[in-house]
Amino acid sequence: MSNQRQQDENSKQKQLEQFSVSDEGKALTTNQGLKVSEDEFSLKAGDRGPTLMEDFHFREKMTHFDHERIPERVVHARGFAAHGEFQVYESMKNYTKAGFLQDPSVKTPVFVRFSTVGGSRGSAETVRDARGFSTKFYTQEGNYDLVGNNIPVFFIQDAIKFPDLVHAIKPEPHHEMPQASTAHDTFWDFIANNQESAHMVMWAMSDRAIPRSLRMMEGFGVHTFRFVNEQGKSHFVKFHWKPVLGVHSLVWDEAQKIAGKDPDFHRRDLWESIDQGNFPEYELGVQLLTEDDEFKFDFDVLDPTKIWPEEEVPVKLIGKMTLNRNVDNVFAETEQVAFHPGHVVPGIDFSNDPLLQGRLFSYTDTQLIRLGGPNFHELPINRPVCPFHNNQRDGYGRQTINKGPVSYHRNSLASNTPAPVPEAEGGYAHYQEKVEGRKVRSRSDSFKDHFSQARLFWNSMSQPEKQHIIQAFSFELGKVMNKDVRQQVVDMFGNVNTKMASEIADNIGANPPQSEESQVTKSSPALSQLHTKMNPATRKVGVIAEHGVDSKELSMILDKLKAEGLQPEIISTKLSPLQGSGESLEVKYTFQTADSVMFDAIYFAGSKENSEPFNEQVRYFIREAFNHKKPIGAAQDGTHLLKEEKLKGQPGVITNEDSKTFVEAFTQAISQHRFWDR
Ligand code: HDE
Repeated sequence: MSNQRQQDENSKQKQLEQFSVSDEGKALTTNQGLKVSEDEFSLKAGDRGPTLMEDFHFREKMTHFDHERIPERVVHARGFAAHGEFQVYESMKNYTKAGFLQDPSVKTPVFVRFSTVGGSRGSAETVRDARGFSTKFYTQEGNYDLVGNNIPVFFIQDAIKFPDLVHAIKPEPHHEMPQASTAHDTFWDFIANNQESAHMVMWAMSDRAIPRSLRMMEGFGVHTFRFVNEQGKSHFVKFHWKPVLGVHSLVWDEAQKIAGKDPDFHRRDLWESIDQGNFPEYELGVQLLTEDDEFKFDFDVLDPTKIWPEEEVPVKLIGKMTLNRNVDNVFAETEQVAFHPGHVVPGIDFSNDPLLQGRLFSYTDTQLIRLGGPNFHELPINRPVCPFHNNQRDGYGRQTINKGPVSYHRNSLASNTPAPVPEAEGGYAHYQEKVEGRKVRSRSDSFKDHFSQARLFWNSMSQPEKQHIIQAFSFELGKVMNKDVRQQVVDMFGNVNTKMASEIADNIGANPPQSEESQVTKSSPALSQLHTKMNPATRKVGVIAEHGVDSKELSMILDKLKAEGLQPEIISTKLSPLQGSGESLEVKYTFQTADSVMFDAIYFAGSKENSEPFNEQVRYFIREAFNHKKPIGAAQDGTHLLKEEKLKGQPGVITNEDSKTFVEAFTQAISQHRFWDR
């Protein structure tokens, strides 16, 4: 490995290490370094007397604690992050001069933060919502942030409406309910009265909004950006992250139950995967358009409520990102990281998408209140790995000690340095797009078709996915109290599909829509999760067993499942090791600490003892897993219970009686994710 390459991939970690501290084994001191002799009792005038003002140790400790909290992000407050690296497959020099996209041997350090959008910092993670997918690339030319979502379009077309949208999504101000949910009046009132949201709402009501894992969802840059190459030629570009494990989701009932059983479900999944060396991977894809093709489509390429269907503009996979290190401290890293779509490097530029243009203002502004001043770029997680010099000075929390008298440009005292760098030598120069027009507050007519792509999305869904969308609308609108709002939404989505809107209307006691449905017949198969990659790797199998089980055979099956990349974990009545015919086996959960919703599949090993309370628990597990369409397996004494429950022979229910190669058949079923045809 060349020195350059080594330096690149470790540069961020080395930088962070300079700020890392281990307190273990050290003497307790004040922040001034004074050793402290007592940390349990404040200084008092007499054993039972008042605390004294002079107790600087007490005051320092308490004051620091009183100031521990910072404002949570106004959106995307609930997030979780990890470190990793990115490597391009081949030079992208024909399209962009971005340094980190040139050399396949260079590994660029990255920091990725995933988030829900609407909920507070402590809210549950499996709620119905878009997920943020923000990546900071620490490149040798400065930080590049790709601040995306797992849904490729957005609710609104102009940034000026963002505060309205977010006010409508957040808990209603008079009673602060509901938390982390769009199932309430103000959200749907906003939707019905801002119909550009139709396409995004279709995605939000689909399975995309309840991902199985942060490792199993796509990411999208949403806006159209620009790539600019060394020759100054520009292409429009849309960014995609494609998860190597495929795109998979929970079912709604399951998602709601997990929100209670394990509100940390997604971060736990990410943390444990990285901890165990199952590093999440995503390929970076780009859709590219020449400037000449800008007006070739029946939508405006600047409109953030539109996708470029992959079948029309193919996604070229250009590199891979691997997340391989958990954070050391969530506050210092995950909470203090500051993303900004305006953090770009030479070779990447903006389009005139009015949503993107507004974001370019908002992100620095929000950090000023959230992180308390203009020096947040000095926080370890936000520092670039390349040097940075300018004439900015002072402000709250300034850490850099800038030497010398000069802090202005132009100067002679420092030979006019720090000096601007010409474009040819790496200085950033904005793409010289020609613009002209009158100052207007308006929306281009080319942004006014709100339903064609919402309809395209609907057309692209499989039957079960369509059913889930109808159920999601019915759930959400069922929680809307105002009947007029319900009806407005039904009428709005009648523009997408009459049958869909009529079924929703029927479920929520509204009238069928009067609107005309879109006549779009096109579909985009890439949008259906039924066409995603099916990969069993890292799937969790809940293995139910009891003392007296044939542990010899069970450990053989466990080994085989592990060899297939699955993660079997034993659930039993007690946590004590499972005794049986062979070696004793470690029990990870009891019926109190586990639930079927925490697993991708259930394997019932059974028990010789076969007590009724035990069987009752097993029936509950299996029934629930069955209702959530999950694979269920039994190859030992467990088979009889599946027969009793009349589950044997159902799709995705695998026993050794049905298949001689049980483990292979069960693994195959697990890779299929869910059995919708039950
Ligand atoms: Fe954001 N968004 N956003 N957003 N956004 C924020 O910045 C904003 C939009 C996205 O993990 C805030 O640091 C405006 C689209 C992610 O730290 C804030 C508009 C997309 C994150 C902000 C949008 C996003 C944010 C709040 C409309 C997908 C989390 C805290 C023009 C492409 C970043 C913060 C993280 C965060 C403003 C729309 C993605 C207030 C004004 C579209 C992933 O600045």
